[in-house]
Amino acid sequence: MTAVAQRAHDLYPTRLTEAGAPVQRNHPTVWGTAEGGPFDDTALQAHEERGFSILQDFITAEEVKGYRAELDRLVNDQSITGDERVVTEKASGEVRSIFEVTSLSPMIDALSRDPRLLDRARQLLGSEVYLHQTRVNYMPGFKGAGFYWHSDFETWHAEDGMPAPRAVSCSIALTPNFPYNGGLMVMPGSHKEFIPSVGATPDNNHASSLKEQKIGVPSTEAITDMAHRYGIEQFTGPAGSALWFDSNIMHGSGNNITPFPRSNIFLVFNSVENALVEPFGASRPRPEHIASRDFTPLA
Ligand code: 6CS
Ligand code: FE
Repeated sequence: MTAVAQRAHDLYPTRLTEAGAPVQRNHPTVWGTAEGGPFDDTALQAHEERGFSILQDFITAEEVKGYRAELDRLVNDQSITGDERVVTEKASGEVRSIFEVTSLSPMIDALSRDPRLLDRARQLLGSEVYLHQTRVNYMPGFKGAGFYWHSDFETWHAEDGMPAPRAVSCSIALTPNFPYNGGLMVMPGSHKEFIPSVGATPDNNHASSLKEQKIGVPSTEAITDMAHRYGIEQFTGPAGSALWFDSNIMHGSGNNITPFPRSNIFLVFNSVENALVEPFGASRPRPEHIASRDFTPLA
């Protein structure tokens, strides 16, 4: 594993050899304005402060049914078994996620270009956007393993070469998000601090990190401090709701031991002005099905 020298203009150094202090975010959260909507001024201010927005009834019950059927089709599509885009659960081997899902599902590709998504992503990021990453998550009942606390941007900066936290994720619930079936938890306002992690990135880290992330996660001291300062809120709500959250917000989810699966469509929009460069904390970039390098503006 080659040591990776920190680059001079790296505003968010991470994967350090010893603990580093939190770095204050020196980038906006909301880059656009309320002019023209769809988010109004109040909504944008709340998003700027909290780092996330929950929209109920983002898609209709009819659409939820359609995407649920699409996810069932995908997970039973023998032709993608063993495909590198399919990530299985560590313990049970069940499908946990399918990446680059817009290339496997014209239906989800169309959703990513729907004005309800594109207009919001462009407004939050203040520019044209492209898809950095797409995935569908299955979080099966009984055996769905959660995701430990992390900042997505920490990984996307270190391993994908994303320069600034000018990306936003949209998670659309296809099953009800109860407090008890592995619902996503966020720390409101935590996106304003960048928590460097300790530990160099192993080669080919994504082979294990997408099942269980060990490298790049904050220390328990940092999590404890942030949980006390920011608190924890949970994304609960009926199928069809959407959670828009900043790339750097601290979030995680618990295991799902209930019979109720938690599946969602997860689309990450990045600003075309924040295109990926060389990784800031890894010896080489992750594969394109995890971090796209096609920066063509989405239309
Ligand atoms: O490494 C990644 O890109 C993925 N890992 C997690 C836990 N969340 C963001 C992203 O999908
Ligand atoms: Fe994440």
